[in-house]
Amino acid sequence: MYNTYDPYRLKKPLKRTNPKKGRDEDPRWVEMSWEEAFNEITIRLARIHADNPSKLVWQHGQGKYLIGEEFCAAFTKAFGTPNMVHRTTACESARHVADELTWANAGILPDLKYSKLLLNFGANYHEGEQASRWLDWQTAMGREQNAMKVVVVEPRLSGCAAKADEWVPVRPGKDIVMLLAMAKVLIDANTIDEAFLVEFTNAPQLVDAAGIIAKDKDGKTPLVWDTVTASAKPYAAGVKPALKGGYTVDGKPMRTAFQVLADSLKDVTPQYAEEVAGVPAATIVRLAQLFAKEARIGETIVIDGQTLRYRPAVLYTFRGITAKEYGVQGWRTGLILNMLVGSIDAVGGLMLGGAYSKPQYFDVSVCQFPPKRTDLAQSVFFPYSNHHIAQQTNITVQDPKAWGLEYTPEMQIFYGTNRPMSIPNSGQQFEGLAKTFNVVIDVLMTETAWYADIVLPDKTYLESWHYAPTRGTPDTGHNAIRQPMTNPYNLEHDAFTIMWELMKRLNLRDKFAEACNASWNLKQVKFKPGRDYTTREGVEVIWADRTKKDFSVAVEQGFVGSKKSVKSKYLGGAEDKFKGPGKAKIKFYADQLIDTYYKVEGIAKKNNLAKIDLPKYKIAYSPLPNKDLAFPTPHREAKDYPFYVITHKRMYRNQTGLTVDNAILNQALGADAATNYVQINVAAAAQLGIKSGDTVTIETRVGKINGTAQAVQGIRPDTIAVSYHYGQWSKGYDPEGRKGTAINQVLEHHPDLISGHNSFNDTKCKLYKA
Ligand SMILES: Nc1nc2c(c(=O)[nH]1)N[C@H]1C(S)=C(S)[C@@H](COP(=O)(O)OP(=O)(O)OC[C@H]3O[C@@H](n4cnc5c(=O)[nH]c(N)nc54)[C@H](O)[C@@H]3O)O[C@H]1N2
Ligand SMILES: Nc1nc2c(c(=O)[nH]1)N[C@H]1C(S)=C(S)[C@@H](COP(=O)(O)OP(=O)(O)OC[C@H]3O[C@@H](n4cnc5c(=O)[nH]c(N)nc54)[C@H](O)[C@@H]3O)O[C@H]1N2
Ligand SMILES: [Mo]
Repeated sequence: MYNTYDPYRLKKPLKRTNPKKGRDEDPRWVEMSWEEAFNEITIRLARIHADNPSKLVWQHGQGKYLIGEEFCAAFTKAFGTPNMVHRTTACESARHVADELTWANAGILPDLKYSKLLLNFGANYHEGEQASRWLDWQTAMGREQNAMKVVVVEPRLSGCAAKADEWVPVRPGKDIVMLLAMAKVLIDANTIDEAFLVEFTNAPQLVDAAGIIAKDKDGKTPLVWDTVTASAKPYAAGVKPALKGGYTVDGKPMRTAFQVLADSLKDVTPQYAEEVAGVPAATIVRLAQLFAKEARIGETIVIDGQTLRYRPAVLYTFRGITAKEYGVQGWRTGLILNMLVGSIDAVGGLMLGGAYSKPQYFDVSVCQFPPKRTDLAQSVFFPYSNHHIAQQTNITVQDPKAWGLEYTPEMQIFYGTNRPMSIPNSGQQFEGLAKTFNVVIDVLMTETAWYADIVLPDKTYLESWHYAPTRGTPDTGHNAIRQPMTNPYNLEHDAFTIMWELMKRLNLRDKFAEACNASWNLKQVKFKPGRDYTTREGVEVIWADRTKKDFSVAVEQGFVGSKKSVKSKYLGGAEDKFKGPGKAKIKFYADQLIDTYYKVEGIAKKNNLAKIDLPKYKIAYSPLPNKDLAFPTPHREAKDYPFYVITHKRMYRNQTGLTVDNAILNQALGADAATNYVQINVAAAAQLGIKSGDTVTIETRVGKINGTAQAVQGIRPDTIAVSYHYGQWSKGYDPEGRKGTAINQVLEHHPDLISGHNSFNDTKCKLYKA
């Protein structure tokens, strides 16, 4: 609400008159009319369209949840550029990609309604609101109604850890080793769900000495060891696959994928994990045992007349183990733990949203080269970046040839994103931004807007129409709309009408309408050629097609929801797609990574790609997680930097920029909300002679930044934590918004080589009094 009435809002289109772009350069804005703005932008777009449409890059973030990514996709499609870039590699794409490589779709949620144990590895949903408070609520209900225990594993006493039964302060970036040691405890004690591993996953498939899964004569169907006939066979009816062991097949030694993992864990003992991850071996053993016990392996439960697998123990994360250089492997490890106790798509376990709906994720990556997109998505550099690469365009643009890009991006449109501020090593991002002609559609003069050539004011969610599906839960799906409540600044345009107007002026309007039909997947009610649409009319089309209900229902109720049946919730996913002979299998062993690695190697060698460091790819592209993945680049290289730096959300603020002007948050809630702090453990602070309130310098290999120290007990002594959302420097914000530290300015940038995800929690630093 405050954002709508924010006195610092953009109200008129603005044009830069100082061609020099920089943090300390005054853009010398002049107001322009909408007519002038559309005219100037159209002239430029028309030129690019005639020359090479790929030179236009569209970037969005928050915007996706306003008018919907489908419109952005349609705009870029109609224009003819492949370059539409969402923010997900700054957010949670590593977690998605781990899901995709493992069960061929993404979107997990824990079934807390029935869980008895939640092992939460750094999902921070009591501070960073998620799924419209659904997780908070489900956790509270689970505790009250099922006596669910909550254990939070993370370096900092987060809001979730504070409310948990137990907080386990793991050393940043070392979760993988702790998880592997837990896997070892489960495997050594044989407290695993063998039936699940055999029937649902590829753990029984036979792997040769080179790590390749043995195939039948057709060269495609994987082989398992059939215990009935004591021979290697495809998993067909009548075959009883062995989960464990080594076998000789055609004179070659083979082991099951499960055995390969078990053997690889020989040295990953709880004692070793204690050394690396800083969690006592006894705690690791106890948590593994608790996980197995609460999973009730083998039990079933009857709900609504359906007999269902009952595994009420779940291991969950959000960005905690995924916003990292080895983020995909981090969550792959978590998924494997859930597989070991069979808690996937079981009552009280980890719910997969739509298992195996995109089988292509099990394939070798296309490894495109030369890349067609400026963000290099799905190119040889980041083969499974299935969700775009938010940070890469501004890096590519600085030297396109070095990445094999055959054109130079000329213009970027940013819609509802303050991209460079949200990305590690933000200075590098701004250098890229200075090289293109930028149009920014936002509600505030963000730092991205400070580097714009033209700034267009948008309406907020209270001023416009949106078709806005809220996120589904394991039990429900929804269709919803937003409608305008107010328009205090009499704004004329929103993102939809801006797009529509530009498309019209470029003579692409009908193409746009057609592209909207495709991107929204409209079946019966569609956008028609030969006419214009207002934002409301656009929303009406989508609502009608999706819900088959009259628009009056949308206007009066705002939303229609549907409840999933017990059958579709528990038996429509993994049970349906993976269970039993003759079906695809959940990838306990991600063999597609091996083939993709060799493909990367071939292309890199053939083309002499200096940007590809093969030994690093070799570590990242392991079909099973291993202990090397607990040593991201800064942990190996920044030896003289004693502290780990981590970052997190706070309830008081939303992303960068958006809430920084909010006087209620900044003033009424007091000093704690008005700024962020450099949190340091009291013992470490005492040793350095640092007291709460002191100005301290964080020094990393990227640079130095100051902040205000806060000595607390709720953080590991080897770690400092600085929240996101503070330290804006654009002069277009309220001065209050400039308080605090924008930590991304000094974080090292080491994207995950599988997904392209940014690493937010791997940097090391020195800390001293300023
Ligand atoms: N250090 C650190 N960095 C982080 C994170 C962290 O925890 N720590 N979190 C990461 C995560 S999870 C994410 S998702 C990214 C987010 O990355 P950001 O790019 O910062 O955030 P977005 O949500 O993409 O965009 C927010 C922008 O949308 C604008 N906006 C808000 N409402 C409207 C509107 O109605 N119309 C328009 N046009 N614009 C609007 C805001 O003014 C703001 O500029 O940041 C990442 N960066
Ligand atoms: N108020 C508010 N709510 C938000 C947002 C917001 O900006 N403001 N943003 C929304 C968005 S876009 C997203 S993606 C979600 C993000 O939701 P979450 O992922 O739940 O929240 P973050 O704070 O980004 O998560 C990082 C957590 O991981 C911990 N952590 C850091 N390093 C490690 C590590 O090495 N191991 C482990 N185990 N934990 C570690 C951090 O201390 C922190 O608690 O939040 C959403 N909700
Ligand atoms: Mo996010």
